[in-house]
Amino acid sequence: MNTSRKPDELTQQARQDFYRALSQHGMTPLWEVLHALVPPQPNTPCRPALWRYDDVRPFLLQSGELITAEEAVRRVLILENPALRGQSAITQSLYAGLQLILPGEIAPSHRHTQSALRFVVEGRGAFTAVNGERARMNPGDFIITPSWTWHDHGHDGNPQDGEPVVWLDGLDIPMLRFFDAGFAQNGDAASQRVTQAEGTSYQRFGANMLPVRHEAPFGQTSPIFSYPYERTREALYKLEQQAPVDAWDGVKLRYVNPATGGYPMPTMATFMQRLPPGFQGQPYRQTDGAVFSVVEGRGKVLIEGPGGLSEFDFGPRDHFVIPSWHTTRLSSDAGCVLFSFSDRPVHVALGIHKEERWT
Ligand code: GTQ
Repeated sequence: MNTSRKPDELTQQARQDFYRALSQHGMTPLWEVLHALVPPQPNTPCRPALWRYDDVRPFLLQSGELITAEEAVRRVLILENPALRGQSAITQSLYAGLQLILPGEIAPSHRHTQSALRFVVEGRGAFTAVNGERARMNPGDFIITPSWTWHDHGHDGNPQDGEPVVWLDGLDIPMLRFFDAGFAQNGDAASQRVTQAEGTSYQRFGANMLPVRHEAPFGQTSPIFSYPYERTREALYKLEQQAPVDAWDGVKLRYVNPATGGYPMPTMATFMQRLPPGFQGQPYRQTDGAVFSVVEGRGKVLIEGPGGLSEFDFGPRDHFVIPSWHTTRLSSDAGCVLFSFSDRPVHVALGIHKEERWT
């Protein structure tokens, strides 16, 4: 049959009747949807978006007046992709939110199969506890809650003069929802018992050494659950001075599971990058959609996709999302530092990760 010819009216009518009859039996014709099912290239419904911290912060503080961390369990404002409203998703596979904890508060212990990362945005005095060990949360620290580990958050500062602490939560919630593989439990006590001194995991696994006979305490997830900013920052700033700067990324490093060399979590990759002063990044695109948290400095990002061109000027503590296969250019006049996370480990595990970089 010549497929380029438009079917006559009789044929069209017959087909519509056929589709209706099929539908009654739980079937639908592939040929009507084939082009959308196997698109020539990724065609995400997600849109680029920016959340300015100056806009977000007053709402976070207001949430602190309306509900306690304990009552909320997790007092979080979810960053929803404008094209995915109501789905608690920042990309099709990733969840992001900003969590607030005030001096004297606790966010009670629970565990779930969803993996979580915390990236500290502002304030000092909070801690998170994972499997009996606490980690201090300081701005710029990257902290992991491995799948199915008990975790609670707290702030032992003084309610009179302590600082509100805000961090970015990144979770694989939409992915686990997609696989219908989510389980969760609440703990018996609000705060779990401390069984291991602060920093123990880091000393054991974070000194470029490993215990001689170790079993991975968190399975496929990194045995280090806190990566302090101090170390990350020093590496980036020294590399900026000492080594060639990448024309697309500036100076960009990925966080690593020191026991495997792999990503810190099975579902999420994390990165930190420094754009030197005057950096004008070349265009790139990749299949893993990424969420950014601005740590220091200011810059600009151009993001181009099916919805057109977006241009965002960003500053400290702003957050933005670059959807899959959107052409991206980063630049900075005065220099900046950017944290980001994406679902890259899943793309890599499935053999479907793709990246293009051009000049
Ligand atoms: O801190 O455990 O933003 O379970 C969403 C779900 C944070 C958490 C979120 C969670 C958490």
